This record gives sequence, C-alpha cells and structure tokens, in this order.
Amino acid sequence: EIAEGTEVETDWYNFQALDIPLDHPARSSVDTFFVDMGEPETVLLRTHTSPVQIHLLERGALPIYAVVPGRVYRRDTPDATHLPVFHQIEGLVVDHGVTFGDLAGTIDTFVRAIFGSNVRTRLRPAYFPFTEPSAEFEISCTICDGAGCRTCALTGWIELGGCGMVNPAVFEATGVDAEKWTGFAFGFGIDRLAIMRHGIADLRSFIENDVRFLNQF
Ligand code: 2NM
Repeated sequence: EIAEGTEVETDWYNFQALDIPLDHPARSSVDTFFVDMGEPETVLLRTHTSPVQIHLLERGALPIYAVVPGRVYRRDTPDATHLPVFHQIEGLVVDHGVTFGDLAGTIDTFVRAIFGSNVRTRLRPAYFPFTEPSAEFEISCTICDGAGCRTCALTGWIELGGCGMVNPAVFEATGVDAEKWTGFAFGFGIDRLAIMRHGIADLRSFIENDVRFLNQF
C-alpha cells in the first residue's frame, strides 16, 4: 500500500503516539511550525511522515505493508543541505513474526534498487523513541566505493536514514496487540537521496525552477 496522509496534523499523531516525550527537542518551536487553531488540540505541520503510520496502525487492518511518501516541514534556514519543506519516504511492516533480519534485508534490497547492486549497506545502533532497537543505515560511499574520500569524511560510508523495530509503546498507543504483532519501520529524506543519486551540489536547485536544471531530468 502507498499511504498518504495530511500535511497538517495534531500533536498526538506527530509526537505523542510516537512516544516522543514532552521535553524532546524536536517538539520545540525552533524546529516545528505550529498552526494557530486555538483550543483544544495543538496543531502543526508534520515534521515527518510517521503520523501517517499512526493512522494506519489505528485503523487496525493488519497485517500492514506500506510505504509513506510525502512533504514534511521543519524550521530550518535554507542552505545547500537543508530546506524548510522537504520530502521523506517511510516504510512500515506489521505482521506475525517480523524480525530485525527482515528489516535489514528490506533496506539492502531497496538501496540496491536505487544505487545499483554493487552498493553495500550497514546498520549502526542508534536511538529513536518510536523504535526499539533502532539503527541508522548507511551505504558504501557512491563516490569512492568505500575507499574513503571527502564526501564520506574518509569513512567509506554515508548515512541515509533511520530504522528499527516498532516500539511496543507505539502499538499500545494505537490499540495494536504487541503480544501478537511485531513490525519494523524505516525512513529517510528523498531529497538527499536524489542529490546523491544525481550528484547535485545544492538542495536549493530543486525549488529555484531554473529550466537548465529541470531539463536535465
Ligand atoms: C524513522 C526511523 C525509524 C518510524 C516508526 C514509525 C512507527 F509509527 F511505526 F512507529 N513510523 N516511522 C521510523 C522509525 C522512522 O525515520 C528516520
């Protein structure tokens, strides 16, 4: 399923149901665009596409095999690597007996389809409130093939996104029985992916509407 939600969300779907604590930095007005709708609920422009997954889980139609592409908003000053409006794609699988191995295989398959079958992937331990365990996934550097260069800061690896096994707290918040179902989720920025895939120097090229840029695609 390709799931699309709305760009305006409530605090519950964007933060609370994802187990993001009240004092988490992502919640601050430094990072989030709030929409002034008055009481009773805090309304905002979604900062990630994860609230769409909360709606999918709440719907209760299991199993779930979904990708969620869409526009997201964060209060960043535009520069070569940041735009206040950008795009993510996230994936969510919930079924009986879903494992971390299924997650690793899915990411590996996806990355090879985008970048070619020579590209290698690896997972590094990380922390997200909504997954446990969590990892960042990296690909072997598409510029130097892992040897180490300026693009990958001599490491041979480039971070693409985050992933993990859905935190049982998220199942609990959405009414899914965590004793019966397990799941994984992953997410990353599409704009950054496109930049690497096509060797684009500056994210702002995407929104300047220069036909010399656009005609290349
Ligand atoms: C990420 C990284 C890790 C994620 C988790 C969920 C949900 F709702 F199922 F819990 N949605 N998306 C997730 C997990 C997203 O993006 C960096």
